[in-house]
Amino acid sequence: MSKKDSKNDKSGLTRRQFINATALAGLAGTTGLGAGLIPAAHAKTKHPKGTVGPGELDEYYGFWSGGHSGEVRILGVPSMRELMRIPVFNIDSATGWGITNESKEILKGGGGPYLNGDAHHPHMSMTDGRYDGKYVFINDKANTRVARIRCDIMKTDKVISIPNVQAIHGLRVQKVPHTKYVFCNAEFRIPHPNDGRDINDPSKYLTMFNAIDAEKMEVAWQVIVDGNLDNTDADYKGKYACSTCYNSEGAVDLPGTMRNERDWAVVFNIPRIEDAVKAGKFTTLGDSKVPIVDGRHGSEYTMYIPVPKSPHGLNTSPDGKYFVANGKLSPTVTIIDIDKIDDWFDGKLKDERDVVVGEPELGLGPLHTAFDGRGNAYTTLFIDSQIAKWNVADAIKAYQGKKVNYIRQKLDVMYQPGHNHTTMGETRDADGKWLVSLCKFAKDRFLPVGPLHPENDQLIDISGDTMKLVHDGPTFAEPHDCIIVHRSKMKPLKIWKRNDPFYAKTTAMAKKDGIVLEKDNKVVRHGNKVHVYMTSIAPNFGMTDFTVKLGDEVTVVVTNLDQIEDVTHGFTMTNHGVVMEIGPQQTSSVTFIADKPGVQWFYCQWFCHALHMEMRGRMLVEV
Ligand code: RUQ
Ligand code: CUA
Repeated sequence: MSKKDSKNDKSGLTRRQFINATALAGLAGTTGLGAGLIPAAHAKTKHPKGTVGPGELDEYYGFWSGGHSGEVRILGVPSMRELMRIPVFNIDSATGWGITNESKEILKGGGGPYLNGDAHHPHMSMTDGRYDGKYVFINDKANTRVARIRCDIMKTDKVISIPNVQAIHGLRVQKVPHTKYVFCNAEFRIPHPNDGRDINDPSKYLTMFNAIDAEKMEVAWQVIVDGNLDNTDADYKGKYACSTCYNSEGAVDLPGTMRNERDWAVVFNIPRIEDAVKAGKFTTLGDSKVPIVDGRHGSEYTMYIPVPKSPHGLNTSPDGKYFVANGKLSPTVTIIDIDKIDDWFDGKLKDERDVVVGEPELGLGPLHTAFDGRGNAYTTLFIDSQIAKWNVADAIKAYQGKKVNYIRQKLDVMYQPGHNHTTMGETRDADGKWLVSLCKFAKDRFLPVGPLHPENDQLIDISGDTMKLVHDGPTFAEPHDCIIVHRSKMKPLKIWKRNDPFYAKTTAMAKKDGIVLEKDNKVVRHGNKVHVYMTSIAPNFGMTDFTVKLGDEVTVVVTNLDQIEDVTHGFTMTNHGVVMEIGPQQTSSVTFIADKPGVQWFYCQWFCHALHMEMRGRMLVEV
């Protein structure tokens, strides 16, 4: 510990003494010492760039998708230390996500029950093109869902399933004036109705673009399109979203989807779609009430810009001027001038290709592009295993026939990068400090761990004229995408609020039972349904025994009365598959059948105290 942070300004205690004091307070059963007394360690020690010393805090929060592990991970950037995992579409043994009543209620919104998810694209809500620290949204390709994470508690608070479509892939938020909508692409085309009648007629298949009301978490409207939708992004005017679209051929086999030299970037005209919905110019499908407009070729809602070839990523430049579509099967990216899209919709331009102002050739397999806010773009080249740094203005000049070299540098990455992301790069605040390359293959970069390898997230310093690789970070299956948010945007809570809506339903149940959660330790029986209410304060549960009858449906509600930051308890009922996390001042509940007679021990699984092992009790099951 450096001299500077060895003293706590307020109490005169060293951090170590302070932490010991909180442990002792727990031992004595008092909670006199509140949160926030531990000073953040901002030691100004000099380290090589990209390293963050022990006890030092990162400058950025990185939100990483967890791919087919279904979760979201928080990394510190630039240290690349994993700080937290947020279970979203997965079932989680540590926190009881998918097991507790609160999480089951949230997951119910997404249909199911599903035990898996495939989380690709985490994106934070914005106001005026800047992160607002409120929510992170993420798609589930596997089960056609979208989830919302509350950034104050870093928990998923909504999951919805998207009707009428299959496989939600690309997802981004409306940037301006604020995130009213979350835009997401349904990827796979299916017949409508999908009741078995048109399975052998791909010409009847279709898919849709979707806008979700971000506050209500309901689908606001859907747009039928031609082709398969891939990735998407929004502009900085609040007017357009643009999605890449492969398989303009409408094929169902691989060679078929690659026939055309060009597919499309599809632009969605948001005000026109909203007007149509308001005017009642829409249809619905089946049981769903979601308004659907037809945005296939020739509609007034969309524009199909031909771009080469099976384009993948779609990224808006932080100056708000351009959409960039990444060519995937073409070595090019296509630069689309957003102001010219206005002209096309106004009828001033006839040819959709007239909005294209650049098509630089970068290398093999361009997938995604990130920006530094200084006019440069960074495109992942999957096949070449490189990042190409290029200058947008120069690429536009070259398209006009001028002799300029727009490539600034190509950096080898290890290996085969998919997404990349710059610090604050999808916002007006792109600051050009760090670039992360999410490499799909690690190959020889780490100790061998069996046939299944980790992936490799590489940190690249882009603050100077040349990119410098500074860190390799192994990751488990399979972050697709990340965002990197300056810590000044984030205000996470350290202790739960007693009236948090996260457990409002449980609070309401307790109220009906005449229970005061903060003090009562009681069993309330309704026929064969038993509600067991208890408090917890390190190292004790408020009740060390409770009695039920064999076959009862038991709901255990635990309220953690500890007010000390970082003192989380758990509740695990042995041999019942029951586990939950109870953070300081949180209430959690879980329901199960008492199907085993006799003595069933429960215990706290979250290390909370010197007497953590002793924090346990008995469920006595009478026959
Ligand atoms: S995609 S490797 Cu699911 Cu974001 Cu591009
Ligand atoms: Cu409470 Cu461990």
